Amino acid sequence: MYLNSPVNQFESLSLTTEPSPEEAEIDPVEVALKSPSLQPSLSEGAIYLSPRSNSLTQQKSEELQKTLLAHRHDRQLIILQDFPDPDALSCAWAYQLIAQQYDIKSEIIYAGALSHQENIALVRLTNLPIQRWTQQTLKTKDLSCYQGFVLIDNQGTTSQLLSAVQQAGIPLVALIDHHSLQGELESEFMDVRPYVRATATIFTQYLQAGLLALDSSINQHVKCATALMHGLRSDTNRLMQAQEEDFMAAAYLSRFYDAQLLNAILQANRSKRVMDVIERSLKNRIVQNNFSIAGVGYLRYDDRDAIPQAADFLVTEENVHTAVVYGIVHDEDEELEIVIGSLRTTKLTLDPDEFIKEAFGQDSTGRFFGGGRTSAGGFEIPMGFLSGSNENSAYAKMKWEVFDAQIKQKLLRLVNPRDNPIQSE
Ligand SMILES: [Mn+2]
Repeated sequence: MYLNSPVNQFESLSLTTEPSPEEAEIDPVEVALKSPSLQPSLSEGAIYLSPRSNSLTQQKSEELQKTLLAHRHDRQLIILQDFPDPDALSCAWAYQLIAQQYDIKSEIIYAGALSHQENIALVRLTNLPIQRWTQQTLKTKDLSCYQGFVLIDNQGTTSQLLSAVQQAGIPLVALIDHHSLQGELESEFMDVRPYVRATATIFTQYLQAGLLALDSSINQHVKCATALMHGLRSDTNRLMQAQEEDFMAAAYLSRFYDAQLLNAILQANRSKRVMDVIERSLKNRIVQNNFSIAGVGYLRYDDRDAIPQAADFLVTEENVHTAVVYGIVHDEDEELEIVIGSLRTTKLTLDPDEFIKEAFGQDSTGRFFGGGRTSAGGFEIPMGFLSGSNENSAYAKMKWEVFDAQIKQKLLRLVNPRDNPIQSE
């Protein structure tokens, strides 16, 4: 089914990690070695950083630089979540450009699909060098040529690729994320800041601290800055949830980004199938205690991003502060089905991470079915043995109804706590 999907066409557009001619003139490894302590000049934006983030950024940037120096000439894999968003995509690219200065060749990979129309536009319009690696792709790869992997804007819990690289014995070299800590992962370099709204903010701070000197005359830099601006905007609900640090980062990026290019990315239209899912969510929603809950039934893997988009839409209804939309996503390639859901909230006191963990709990290995960050969360529930066999429409209908009822039950237990027979109060 991917043969005709737009995602496939982009794979062939992927850039190599070869430095462009103008960058090849100077030996950046030499430059980096000569200046082991990063000192951003005032003109490079040191005044933009608040004291707290300034010292932390400085410390983390130096640590990251040391890590990169220790891994000069390595090959690395940058692993993104299965459905990469603009924050992840742009930061992975920024990491790749930073690491390139140390002669580190890195490949940005993901296992799922680029689903949101804006993400497809982002990758196409900026030539963002990303590759899709399915389980089949993995079989054709010799992982022994990679000396490390990097997790950006995720902690491996949302990637099917994690187990493969771990089994191949590839060490985790860097983990840079803004989601709350998901578990124990040993990483040589770690920068996890759950109070920062976007990983793009963290990366912009690295740039400001001198890890990569952005240059407006380098096309790739302008495009990467534009991607970072898009990532920052999309993780902060168009800056409405941005805090000082995020605004400071946006201010810095504003010197380099291409506003017209960003506009073109944001103009990407929704497909008819996404519109259909949004319509289903409207039709099926139930509203209780300011929560809007909607099951949308079955949808194709490529349309998975319609779920968060539907949640984005439902949360705009009057008297609704939180929307949860879920459906069964079917991957025809892998004969796999999974329940996927998204939560959006405008209620400041509702912590999506806590809410989802509380609602759905953990699987038998202790792994939570989902989590979140400020104002947004998601969950994925594998269907295992119940996957497939949907040629029998009565069976498919029955299966959906069971999952629909169970998810509603679990959500409504938190939405209407008094209806919960187990609770004693
Ligand atoms: Mn993010």
